[in-house]
Amino acid sequence: MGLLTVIRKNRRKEKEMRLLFLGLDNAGKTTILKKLNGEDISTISPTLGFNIKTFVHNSYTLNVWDVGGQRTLRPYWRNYFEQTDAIVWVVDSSDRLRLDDCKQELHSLLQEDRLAGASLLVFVNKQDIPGSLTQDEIRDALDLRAIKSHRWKVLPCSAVTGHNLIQGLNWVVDDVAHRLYYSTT
Ligand SMILES: Nc1nc2c(ncn2[C@@H]2O[C@H](COP(=O)(O)OP(=O)(O)OP(=O)(O)O)[C@@H](O)[C@H]2O)c(=O)[nH]1
Ligand SMILES: [Mg+2]
Repeated sequence: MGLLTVIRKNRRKEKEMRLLFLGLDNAGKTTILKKLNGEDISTISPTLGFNIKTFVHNSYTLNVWDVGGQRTLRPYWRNYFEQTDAIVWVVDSSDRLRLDDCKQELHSLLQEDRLAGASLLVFVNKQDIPGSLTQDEIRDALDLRAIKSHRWKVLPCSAVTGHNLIQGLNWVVDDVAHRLYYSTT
């Protein structure tokens, strides 16, 4: 039995997944996770290191890593890549000025060998802000259709209203589960 098979079997028993929340600072990563967890979202400060949250969703235990996105912290993202099943890339859809920065960071992230195979959900966050960019505008601005290396989905959402947060998590869990737990290899 190969090592990969052993790992797969163990993980199948535990039904665990590791999710990595990344994106530029101020995108709303921490707010999304707090909202999903039913916590107060009125007092959120920038993440200077990382937070880990564990919760059960659709009978899977999700270990979610939320890492600070400030420019000076981005070189540390690579410390969290190992064994990532899915990347949730959070975008502030009201931040037009940093779209190019956001695109560069995302595309360079996807070059990482250790993230090969991870599913990618792009959360177009802050849809409650009037005049924010739409899902299609973000898809084009980030050139998502050029991504061939990862299975991806883009979804508009709001951490404040909670719109689409559960739907996003459902997609991630389904996509990872099909790959990890239902594949016949
Ligand atoms: N209107 C609105 N504001 C939001 C939304 N999501 C987050 N915010 C606000 O955006 C700011 C940044 O949110 P954070 O959750 O700290 O962002 P982050 O991505 O974790 O940022 P770093 O930890 O610095 O990487 C906070 O003031 C939030 O209240 C949203 O969907 N709508
Ligand atoms: Mg944060």
